[in-house]
Amino acid sequence: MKRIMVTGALGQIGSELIDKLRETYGAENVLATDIRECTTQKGPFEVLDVMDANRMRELAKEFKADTIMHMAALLSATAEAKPLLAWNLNMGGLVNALETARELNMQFFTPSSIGAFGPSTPKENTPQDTLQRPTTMYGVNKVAGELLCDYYYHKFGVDTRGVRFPGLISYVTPPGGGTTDYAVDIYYKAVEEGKYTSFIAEGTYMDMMYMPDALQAIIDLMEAEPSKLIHRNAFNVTAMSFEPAEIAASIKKIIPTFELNYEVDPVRQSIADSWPDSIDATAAKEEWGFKAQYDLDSMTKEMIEKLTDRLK
Ligand code: AKB
Repeated sequence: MKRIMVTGALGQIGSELIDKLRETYGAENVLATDIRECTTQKGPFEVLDVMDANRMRELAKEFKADTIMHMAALLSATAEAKPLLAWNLNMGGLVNALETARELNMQFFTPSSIGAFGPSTPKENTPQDTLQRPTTMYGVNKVAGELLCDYYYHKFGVDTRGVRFPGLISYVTPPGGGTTDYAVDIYYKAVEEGKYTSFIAEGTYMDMMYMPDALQAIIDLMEAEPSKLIHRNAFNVTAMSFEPAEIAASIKKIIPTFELNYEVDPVRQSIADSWPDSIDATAAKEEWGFKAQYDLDSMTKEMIEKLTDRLK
């Protein structure tokens, strides 16, 4: 049975990932850590600032963890607002987590992102291996992170694995500071107010995925037979690509009076414009059987049902 330590466990992905890991591997085998205190955990929890390399290593050692899932990071819009902080935290935290994995011989996962691509990357059906010259600090962090994870694999034999996540949509923990966050906010506002003002312009396509598919992808990749992996850091994964009017049309099938307006945020719009419209996940499908269960309409149905139960 795996013994997994998760950083950033109270974040958008981390908070659902720890529940899924605890269901899969047993609550006692998953150590959740975060910079914030939490008193409502259903398993082991420790406060950890990922910049504190010694504490990270000591916690992993005490817990006898054999896997680290490093989720703590600043997202694209926050990183653009605070570039130096993003460099220090995103890269510093990653190096500490990789060093912990190297010293303790642990398997390693960290997410990359569609943000690892830039304006010179082919926009449609973006290949697994292609030009990566991002123009955002987040993108610079993600490309550097992918290379560093590959370096730790080749140089030190650390079993590093990663995916390039698209925008992730969930009704559990809201994201913060991302460019794709509009595609989560829209569901909350649809249920609460019946209307939404999008900070992303009409016609802007980005890849997206429903959180249950993202969590399953992490588990499937980490369980994959290593000899099958030609790529490691990081695999393109996606479930759908849409623009704001298309998500609004999907919502209108359930809430016919829903209204969408636009008030574009130039910073987040320029980040979105630098990212692909749709990426190609063939390598992930072929090398470890990646498959998404949800499309736009099935995700919309579940998001609206769950948020209606919670918010009304
Ligand atoms: C963001 O918008 O910053 C993230 C991402 C796509 O990596 N959701």
